[in-house]
Amino acid sequence: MENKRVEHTFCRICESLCGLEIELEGDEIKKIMPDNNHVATRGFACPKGLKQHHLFNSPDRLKYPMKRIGKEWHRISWDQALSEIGAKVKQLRKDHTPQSIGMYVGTAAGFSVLHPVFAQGFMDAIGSTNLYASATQDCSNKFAVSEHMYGFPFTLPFPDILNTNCMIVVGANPVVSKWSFLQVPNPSLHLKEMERRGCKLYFVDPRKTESAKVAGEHVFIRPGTDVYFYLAFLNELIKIGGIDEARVNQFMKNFDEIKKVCEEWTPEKAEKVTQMPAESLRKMVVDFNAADGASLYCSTGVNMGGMGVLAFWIQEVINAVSGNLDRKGGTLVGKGVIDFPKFGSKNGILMQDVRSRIGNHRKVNDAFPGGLLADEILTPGEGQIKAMFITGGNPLITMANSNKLRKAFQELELLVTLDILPNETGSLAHYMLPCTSPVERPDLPFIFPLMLGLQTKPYLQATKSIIKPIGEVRDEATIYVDLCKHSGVNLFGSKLAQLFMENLKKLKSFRQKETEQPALPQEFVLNLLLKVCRQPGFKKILKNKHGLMRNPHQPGDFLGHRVYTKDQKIDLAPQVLLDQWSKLEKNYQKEMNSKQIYKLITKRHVNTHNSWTHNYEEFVKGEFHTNYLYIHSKDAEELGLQNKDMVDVTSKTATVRLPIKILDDLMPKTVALPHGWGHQSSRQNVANKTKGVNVNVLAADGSDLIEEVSGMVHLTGIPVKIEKAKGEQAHSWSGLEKDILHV
Ligand SMILES: Nc1nc2c(c(=O)[nH]1)N[C@H]1C(S)=C(S)[C@@H](COP(=O)(O)OP(=O)(O)OC[C@H]3O[C@@H](n4cnc5c(=O)[nH]c(N)nc54)[C@H](O)[C@@H]3O)O[C@H]1N2
Ligand SMILES: Nc1nc2c(c(=O)[nH]1)N[C@H]1C(S)=C(S)[C@@H](COP(=O)(O)OP(=O)(O)OC[C@H]3O[C@@H](n4cnc5c(=O)[nH]c(N)nc54)[C@H](O)[C@@H]3O)O[C@H]1N2
Ligand code: SF4
Ligand SMILES: [Mo]
Repeated sequence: MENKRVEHTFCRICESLCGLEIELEGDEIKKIMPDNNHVATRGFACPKGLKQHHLFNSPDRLKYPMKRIGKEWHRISWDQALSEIGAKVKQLRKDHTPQSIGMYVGTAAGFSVLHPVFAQGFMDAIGSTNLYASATQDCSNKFAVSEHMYGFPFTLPFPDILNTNCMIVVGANPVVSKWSFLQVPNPSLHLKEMERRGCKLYFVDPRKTESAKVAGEHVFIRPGTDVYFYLAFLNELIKIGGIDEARVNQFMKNFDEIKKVCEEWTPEKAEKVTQMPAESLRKMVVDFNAADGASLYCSTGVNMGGMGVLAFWIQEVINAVSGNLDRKGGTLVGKGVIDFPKFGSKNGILMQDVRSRIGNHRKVNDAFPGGLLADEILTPGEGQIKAMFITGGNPLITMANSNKLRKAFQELELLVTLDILPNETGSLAHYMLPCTSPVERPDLPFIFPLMLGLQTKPYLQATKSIIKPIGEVRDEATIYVDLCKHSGVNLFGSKLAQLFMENLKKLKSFRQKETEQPALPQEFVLNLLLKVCRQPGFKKILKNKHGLMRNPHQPGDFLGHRVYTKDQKIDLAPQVLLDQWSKLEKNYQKEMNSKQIYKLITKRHVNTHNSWTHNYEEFVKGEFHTNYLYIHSKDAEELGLQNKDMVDVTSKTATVRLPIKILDDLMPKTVALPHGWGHQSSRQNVANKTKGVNVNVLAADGSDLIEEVSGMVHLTGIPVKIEKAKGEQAHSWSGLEKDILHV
């Protein structure tokens, strides 16, 4: 057999970063297996990671730059694509302002080290601050709270799950999602181990999830009411004397403010909206207080619920004032390859007070609220967005109010996607630029492990490119350097940076075959980054093919050492958060009056990743050819529905029609509808045969709905009405206006 070999790498689809062993013949991936000897991920991987080559090898893969003329797509050369896009950028900057050019950075960009850096470099080059990111869909509440409490958005404490004796998981389903803001592979194994060693484990969730079935106790909560749970938790903790006064006095400030705030929120008052029995809450508080090392952890179920910023704030206060922050078994703050929070806070990185044109919303973590994007495109005036670059994302499916966003995208003078697939957003674009997939590019672990040490077991790993890039795909860093050149601007606004990168590319071209695509020497650039951070070089790390362990975490090295607020104390009650307080009572009343309303939440599946893994037969076969509206049997009965009946789900913005599936793991009056579907119109020949609907046509956007401090809109806990489908089309799925999208 030709050149049969095994290579080691790591998966870059989700935060687990599982070590992988890849069997190859020539440049063909034959099989992907988990790396049993990996220093941290030890033989764990999921079906998506093990089958990813089928996604990358798909005949639908973007291989060449594509240009849309009317409804037709044409393959064009890179020279043509870059010079036409560059010319348009030049014209827009001249005729309007640099702000007329915007960018959306999707999740996939975050899983590469160079991609987001060079994308930012391009926007700085243009001189536009009009940057959007998927974080305002799923997690910018965390960045916002961290900025105000700890002095930097990327100071992100995480549970020390290897040592914890009590962990309360709110709005996360790690057995399926593999955790977020926390790198722990093999969640089931860890959860079982925690239980075995006597750790008290709770899942607070409107659904009895796969995780809650593996270990611990499950406690229901009505969607969107988490903040009242946290407030009552703190109230009760104070009542039973669970505060570490000495720590609070030494390392924190404004505790009295927060005490006042939670005074009235008793477990009984919270119960009225959370529907969590006061006694269940008290039991959790007692366990939390008694444990030697405990933590509260939350994820997207809390983040996306509309009050995510207040909920996460109170969670962090509880972890801190109970003495668990920076303690073994509590929450830890990792150390990356540099002290990024120190560097960032000193230089004001990611924290500038930049305001949006519409609604005067502040950027969070350097991104404007995604819920403004459609209006920023549709509203005339100076600074109106006329062009968008979409890099490693699919906003048309993943952002709120997809129907409005689609109309907005159709108004753009220039829409460019940088992706590995012709996704839905791409189908509206003027140009689709084909990018290397993870197995076609060298890399280091992404920003959380690399720069923040946000890992249970700290380690470094490097991977080379496993196979030669197919077709004419190029890595994003190279594309952005070239886009700068053709747009007549300099990367990061620095002539030196631009010339340096162009020369690196030229030098590399002398050493590569003529048939290879021009590219930056990515390994060299990654090595440079490591050297600047005084780390072992890329080659040395690469030699450690199963990962290179770093120093273990040291509890006690954060408080008083790495808190970068002005006085180095944790601010338990930042004014910007206190200012949001009036919302609590108002929202409480709203919840009291809407107990009979159905609330819609999301539900992930192990084989689908947001919107982009539906183009492989095995992942969408049989009953997985669609998403379903999951509903409790009691609710179904009340609505006169049988399993698989078609229903209309209506929100403030739209109606979708799809079948139901009875699921008694849900709380009554809660329904679940997985996101990432609605592929009917894409050029992906497997995905476009699936029937599922796009849940985000049901989510509302707009300035008035944006949570002020985090920039987020509601993507879970959306109020909906459910009715049995009627009429001639009662058996057809519906959601998107497919004919418009179908280009
Ligand atoms: N209603 C609802 N909406 C949600 C959520 C929810 O739970 N409910 N979840 C939200 C969450 S958690 C997130 S993170 C966002 C995700 O929002 P997005 O980031 O917009 O969506 P993805 O589907 O992850 O899109 C990733 C894109 O990157 C491409 N891609 C994959 N690898 C590469 C690569 O190496 N290079 C390049 N250039 N492209 C690549 C894929 O083909 C895909 O098109 O959506 C959110 N939307
Ligand atoms: N298989 C798979 N894995 C993934 C992804 C994927 O799409 N598929 N996406 C990746 C991404 S981008 C991310 S950000 C992570 C997310 O990882 P997680 O945050 O763990 O995401 P989910 O699995 O959706 O879990 C969210 C949980 O919140 C619950 N929930 C919904 N609304 C509420 C609420 O109002 N309150 C409370 N308390 N709970 C609520 C849901 O029932 C669900 O169990 O997963 C990553 N991993
Ligand atoms: S859990 Fe699956 S998708 Fe996530 S890194 Fe591991 S193999 Fe990849
Ligand atoms: Mo996410």
